[in-house]
Amino acid sequence: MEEKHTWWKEAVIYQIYPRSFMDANGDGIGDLRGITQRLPYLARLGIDVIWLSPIYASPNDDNGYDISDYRAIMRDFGTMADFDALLAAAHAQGIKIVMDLVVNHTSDEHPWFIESRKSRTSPYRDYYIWRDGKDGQPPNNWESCFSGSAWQYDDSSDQYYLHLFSQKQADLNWENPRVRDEVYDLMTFWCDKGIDGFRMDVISMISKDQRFPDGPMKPDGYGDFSPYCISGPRVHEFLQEMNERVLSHYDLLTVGEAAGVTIDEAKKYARSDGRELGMVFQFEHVEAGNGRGSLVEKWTLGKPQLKNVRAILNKWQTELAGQAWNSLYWDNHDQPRAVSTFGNDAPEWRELSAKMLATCLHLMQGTPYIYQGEELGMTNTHFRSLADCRDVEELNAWHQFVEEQKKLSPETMLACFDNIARDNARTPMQWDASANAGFTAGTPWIAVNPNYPAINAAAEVNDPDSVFNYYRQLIALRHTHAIIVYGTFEPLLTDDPAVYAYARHYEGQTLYVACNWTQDTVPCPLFDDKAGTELISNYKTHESGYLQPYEARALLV
Ligand code: TEU
Ligand code: CA
Repeated sequence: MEEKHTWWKEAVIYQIYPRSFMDANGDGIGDLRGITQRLPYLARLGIDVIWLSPIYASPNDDNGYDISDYRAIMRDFGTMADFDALLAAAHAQGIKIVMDLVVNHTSDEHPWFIESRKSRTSPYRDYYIWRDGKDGQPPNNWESCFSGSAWQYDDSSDQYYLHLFSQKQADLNWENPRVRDEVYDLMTFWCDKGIDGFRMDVISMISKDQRFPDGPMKPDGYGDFSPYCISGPRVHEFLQEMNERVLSHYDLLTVGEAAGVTIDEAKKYARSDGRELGMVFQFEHVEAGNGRGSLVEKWTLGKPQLKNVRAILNKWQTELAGQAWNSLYWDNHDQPRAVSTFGNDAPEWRELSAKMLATCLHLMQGTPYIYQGEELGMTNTHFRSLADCRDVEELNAWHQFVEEQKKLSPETMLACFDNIARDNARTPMQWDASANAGFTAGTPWIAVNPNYPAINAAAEVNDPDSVFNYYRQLIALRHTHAIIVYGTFEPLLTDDPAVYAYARHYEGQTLYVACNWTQDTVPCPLFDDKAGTELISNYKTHESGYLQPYEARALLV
């Protein structure tokens, strides 16, 4: 079936994690004025849309994913005037801005929660999820995503509140129509400012099974909330209401972050009739290297294998076709760096493998996301001790698995952090070879990756063979070849141990793509009998019948 054409299917999105992007005032923390200063860099890269990780007022327990005022800007990041200036400057350069909407939970410092916690009879009590304990224990066995029970006891009212993430991220009660009204109002506030869309944080978890049953036990000693919170009973009803009340009144890009979502569910969230969201952001392929049953299994030294990643991505490509739209990403602020995870960050292979991964992903069907620094081939960093870590997930996991349960030694946990900690993605953007990578004139809130003198934007922007200019080329190709946006997807060579290959078909043309995921030269007959135009490759010359180490090629026939 022919895909319906929309601007957000044709766009390339660039995700900014404001805290780590550019510090304009020297306090060590990235800010809105810093982003505005760097817009020309993004315009040069050629992206269409910026997704801003949260910039609202927040005590920063989870770097802005814990919001205390949805209508104010985080003090560290600037003022509302700075935001208005950023939005205007972006629009003037043809770049749209999508906001992060975090409404599964608020900060415990949000006025709603402060009121809610005051007493059982507070008019705001029902904005959150309060329950009695069971025999001095939490209401059920659910484990928080950030370690420990998902319930926090509150002395003054002798009840527990639910927090699927940190204790400072209290889950909103979406069963309460007043909560939903509040959310729709704040969304309207931002839409009326002229923003271009929303990325919706853990939107798959807003509806909870109201029986609150115990979940299946995990090896950590807690229960799994997923069967009762992921794509819960009323989630589609809520999203359709949100769509009717807000989304349908504007021309927005909407993407639902949907950890744990199945293909069948994804087809409902991103239904092509537009009654819910534009697309979902799923996690299966980025979790292909992790144990997925429990938190402790997340902390692994494992790497994803081509075989699994390919099977997962091909499944999403083929099964959503014509029914729902894909998001394409390797990197974001919750993942270790893609080149270190799926590619090879050794100096001799880093650029080749970064370009190979970019080719592999950007020529699929869906809207591609680039996470800041990915376009430079930025890599994972090294954590020498817990003092190098900032992320609440890492700090809590250390406490639970190293200190309390002694399931992992400190050395092993640090090695796991090097492999998959979220802070790998949160080291400052590497702008140039000057102190602190040109990110700040002060002391950065998290250490700069020591490899910045070799890997930075200044070195790459003018080098035609850089990773940056390769991404630039891929983005430009998407803008000029409708086959890349709308072509159907056909998996090829699905049993090949080294090569990820596929074809795209559109209006009588075929685009063949083949990517060698290994550092060996490997047989690949795909191009031998074909003549056409090479759209892109990370090698200048090819060997017939073979792909060279990490070689990627795309041929339009
Ligand atoms: O993430 C939700 C989520 O389910 C995961 O990405 C989770 O953070 C990860 O598995 C932990 O390793 C979103 C945001 O992207 C993340 O930054 C926030 O911490 C989280 O929600 C809570 O708001
Ligand atoms: Ca700053």
